[in-house]
Amino acid sequence: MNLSRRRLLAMSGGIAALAMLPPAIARPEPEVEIAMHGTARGERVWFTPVGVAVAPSTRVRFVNRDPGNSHTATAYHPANFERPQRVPDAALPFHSGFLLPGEAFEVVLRAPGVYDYYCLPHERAGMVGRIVVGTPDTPGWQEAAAGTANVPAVALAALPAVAKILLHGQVMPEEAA
Ligand SMILES: [Cu+2]
Repeated sequence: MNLSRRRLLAMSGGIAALAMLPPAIARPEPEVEIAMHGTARGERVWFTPVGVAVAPSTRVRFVNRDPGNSHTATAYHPANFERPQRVPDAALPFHSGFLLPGEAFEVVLRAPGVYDYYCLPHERAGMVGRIVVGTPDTPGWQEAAAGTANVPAVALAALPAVAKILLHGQVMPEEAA
């Protein structure tokens, strides 16, 4: 509980006041959802949006909305299966583990910069995504990583350009190329 809410509670009387607080105060981080999708037989799998721009400290919620496949959201990072680092140096190397249909995973992204992630079983099907936290003007901003060792060409090709994500706010898979 932060100081301002503590003071609010003290001023207006405990639980009743908490129930009256608007959601924006009850849960301060902005939120964005990234859905995992796939065709019935898994011929095609993707993240929607495939590229998204968010403010620092946004809570990103990955939700498996594919009724027929399990997926992961896995940051490119040496801590995750010794993959090249494609997130900011100060970033958490998040890994959702396998999400069954309907399951979700949340991570709060605080370090500004470019985050590339993939789906463990479907990277070679081009199931990857990019999150841009902040903008190049944000203090501590870190550009997209150069390390591409062992990243399949189909995965690299599916990552939307940072400038395009910043311009549109989000990029849908159909227009990612
Ligand atoms: Cu997948």
